[in-house]
Amino acid sequence: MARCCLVLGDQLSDSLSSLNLLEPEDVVLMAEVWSEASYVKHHKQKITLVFSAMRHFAEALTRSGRRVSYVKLNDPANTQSLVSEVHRAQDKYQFDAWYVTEPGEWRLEQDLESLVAQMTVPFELVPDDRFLCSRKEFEDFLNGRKQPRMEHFYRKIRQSTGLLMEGKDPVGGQWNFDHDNRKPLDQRQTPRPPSWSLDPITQEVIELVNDRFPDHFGDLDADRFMWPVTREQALTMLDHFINERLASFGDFQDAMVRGKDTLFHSLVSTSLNLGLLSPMEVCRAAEDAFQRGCAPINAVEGFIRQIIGWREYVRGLYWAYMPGYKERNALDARWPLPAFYWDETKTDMVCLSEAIRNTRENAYAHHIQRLMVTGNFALIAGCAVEEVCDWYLSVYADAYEWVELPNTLGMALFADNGVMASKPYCASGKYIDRMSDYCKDCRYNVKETETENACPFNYLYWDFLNRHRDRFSNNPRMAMILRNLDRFGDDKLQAIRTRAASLRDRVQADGGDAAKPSQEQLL
Ligand code: FAD
Ligand code: DLZ
Ligand code: SF4
Repeated sequence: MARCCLVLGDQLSDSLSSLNLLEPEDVVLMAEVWSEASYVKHHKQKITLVFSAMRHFAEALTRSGRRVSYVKLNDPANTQSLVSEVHRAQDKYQFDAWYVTEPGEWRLEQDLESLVAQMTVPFELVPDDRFLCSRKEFEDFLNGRKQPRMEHFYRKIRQSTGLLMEGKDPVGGQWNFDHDNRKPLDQRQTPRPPSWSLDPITQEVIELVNDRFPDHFGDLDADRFMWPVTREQALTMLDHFINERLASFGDFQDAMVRGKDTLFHSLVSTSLNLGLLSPMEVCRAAEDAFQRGCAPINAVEGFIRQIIGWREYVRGLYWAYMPGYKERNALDARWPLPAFYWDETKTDMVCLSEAIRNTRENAYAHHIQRLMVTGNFALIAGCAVEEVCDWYLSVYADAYEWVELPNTLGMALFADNGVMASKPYCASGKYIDRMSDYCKDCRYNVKETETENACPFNYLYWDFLNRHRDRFSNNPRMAMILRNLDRFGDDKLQAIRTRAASLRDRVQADGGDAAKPSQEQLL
């Protein structure tokens, strides 16, 4: 008698733990369902990516001799939730047992755990071994540490994997080369991401998504869809990164340039998160480029740290702190998310409109756009934590709650009160001006703080520090900046608060801060 394995949309790995348990006569169930596609209104490109990658994976499994039952979104029999699709398959085929690799999100794990209780045959959740650190190992790392920091965790993983290690010492004599990685971009050309012609599967999914999810955010054009939907395409993206981008990745990791949407970033997060690439193969490819003399240590170390450090660290924190983590709002941030997060034409702030345009067009923004532009604005303006988190989960092609939530709630919004970051990532326009070419084209003046045309990041930044002065006063990393704030006279502080309040009022009333066209412009 046969058993069945439920494979979720982000479990597209040949080596998946649950697939490894199957015998040739067993069945794989995959289902495109409305509940997963709409629990937040995902960007159209994200739904396309997941459905197309699922269909390609199912085809590859079938070609390799597996028995696959694949339910398309528009199948009339589809009950549109994963739990009810399991029940439907069980009623029809009477499997002896079920397996599923643990899902990446807490809410779905809850659903599947209730399903275990409802089933009359065994239904087993198998640990997901596609990470370098298991949930249990991360809990052990946390135990007994007052302030678990990513850097400590990262060194442990460097040692356990041997990546960039010479015996017990880090290659290059340092664990971290971040101080070399903060250059603004010069005039150099940046590479175009690789492209491939869309096959009929992706074309069909694009039509389906445009038809069924017309009110979801984001552009979806067949000519611009760039995300790998197969392992082969994911490997092409990785090769392109290693050969064309990695050498400059470190130097320009924090740079932002108008119209250059991906700079030297790797674009591998979607493939890693779907399971088309494994973290270790990506890191080994980068390490190999270093050993061949094709990329400098600051680039390779910086890149590997993002994957074996940050990526694993946020996943560990997510599982260790959920479900309470999602409720945290340490700074009591409740201002509604401005409407311009959904429509960049509603803001005149070039930095924000660029990050949001990139997000709309590509379901992508690079890390510094996410952290220091959209994230920083939400932090210093005091935007409602839950709404901001939902925005990030909706709009990026690589977004799953296990990675999105700690990055947004913890890193960008400091709503976990310092679990993830030792100080808030708040910055004035000066930082954006240093790292980008945005400010020279902006209606606002980045050198000014209180005037009518002052850069909103400047007055919101000081207003934020002033509002949270007491909370931050016992954080030694904030001492210097609070001393600067203390030097402001009452008049200056009042002017800053008035500017911040009036921007909030304007955005609230209009959905944005964009200047209204004059009568002459309208005519
Ligand atoms: P690169 O810049 O080339 O980095 C290489 C890889 O390192 C990435 O592919 C990713 O796998 C990993 N990585 C880098 N930084 C992080 C990080 N902070 N956390 C986890 N992995 C990291 N990443 C997601 O994968 N999904 C998300 O939903 C997501 N939401 C984010 C929300 C906010 C507010 C912030 C500040 C960051 C978020 N990130 C998220 C992390 C990071 O911005 C993206 O991984 C990265 O921009 C993806 O582009 P890339 O593949 O070109 O990355
Ligand atoms: C993201 C996503 C989407 C859009 N659709 C599906 C789907 O129809 N079927 C499915 O099995 N998985 C989908 N996924 C991925 C799941 O949401 C993902 O497995 C959980 O969020 C856990 O990470
Ligand atoms: Fe952004 Fe301010 Fe620079 Fe304008 S001036 S691009 S709002 S940082």
